[in-house]
Amino acid sequence: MLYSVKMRSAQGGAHELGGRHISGAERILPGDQLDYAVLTMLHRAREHERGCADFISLKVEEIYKPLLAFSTCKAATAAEGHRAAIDELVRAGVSINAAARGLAMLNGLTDSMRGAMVLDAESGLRIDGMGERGVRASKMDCVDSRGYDDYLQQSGLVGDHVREALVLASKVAGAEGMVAELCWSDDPNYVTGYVASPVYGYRRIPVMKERGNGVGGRIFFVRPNTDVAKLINYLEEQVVLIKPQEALTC
Ligand code: WAQ
Ligand code: MG
Repeated sequence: MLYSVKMRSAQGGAHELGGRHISGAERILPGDQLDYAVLTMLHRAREHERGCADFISLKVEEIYKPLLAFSTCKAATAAEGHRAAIDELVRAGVSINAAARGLAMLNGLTDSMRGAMVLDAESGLRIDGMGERGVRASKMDCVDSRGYDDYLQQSGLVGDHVREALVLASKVAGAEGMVAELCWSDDPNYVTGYVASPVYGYRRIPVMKERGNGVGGRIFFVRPNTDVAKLINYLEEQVVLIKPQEALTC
């Protein structure tokens, strides 16, 4: 097991309450090194030359998330694909209104964004406030690349698109408050997309757009009242390793 350990300390109260920053540290460590690392961080915060911290926050999190199960929907045309996507989103817990809005938003893009839009899964309103950039999921990979490649090959999954998308979707599905993700590629000749969710896994949809269309996108649907700043921090900053469930050899 590997853990992410984060410490931040301040004087005069917590940072968010106006305290003055004293020190911070981040490590990624195996379990047997946790005790020592945490003690060292506590000492650092309390005996710092910038002053003695009176607020110390320590966060210890396991960095593994499960690889999503994989399955395929039926769709021979983009219109069928969009209907399948709405069904999958609704099944995963997105309101029909939000699912339709999300699909229309991706369809309505005139150019691809770098990241994803975050929508409230109930109202369908966009809540990330990140404009044309959107939110980028990053700092994730598979625990064992060779094992993951073998698993993909055995499952008949070929190519970089699905290799990367399955890991990305697994990190995204592991976010607090995540209901479902909708995606299709911005590569003109890659027409396959997916809906992913913590409950039903990665549901591949063979056709989500017309061939030759270079606009794609991603939408993350989250439960109402999800803490957006925390979500963005998880997606963009937290290191996550994707681990197979049960028999899969990721
Ligand atoms: N985080 C958030 N959004 C992203 C990221 C990221 N790291 N990378 C790309 N996007 C958004 C951005 O708006 C892109 O325009 C859009 O997603 C599509 O990105 O099972 O290739 O990298 O075979 O083109 C699906 C695989 C492939 C389906 C998706 O996406 C399958 C794909 P692309
Ligand atoms: Mg692309």
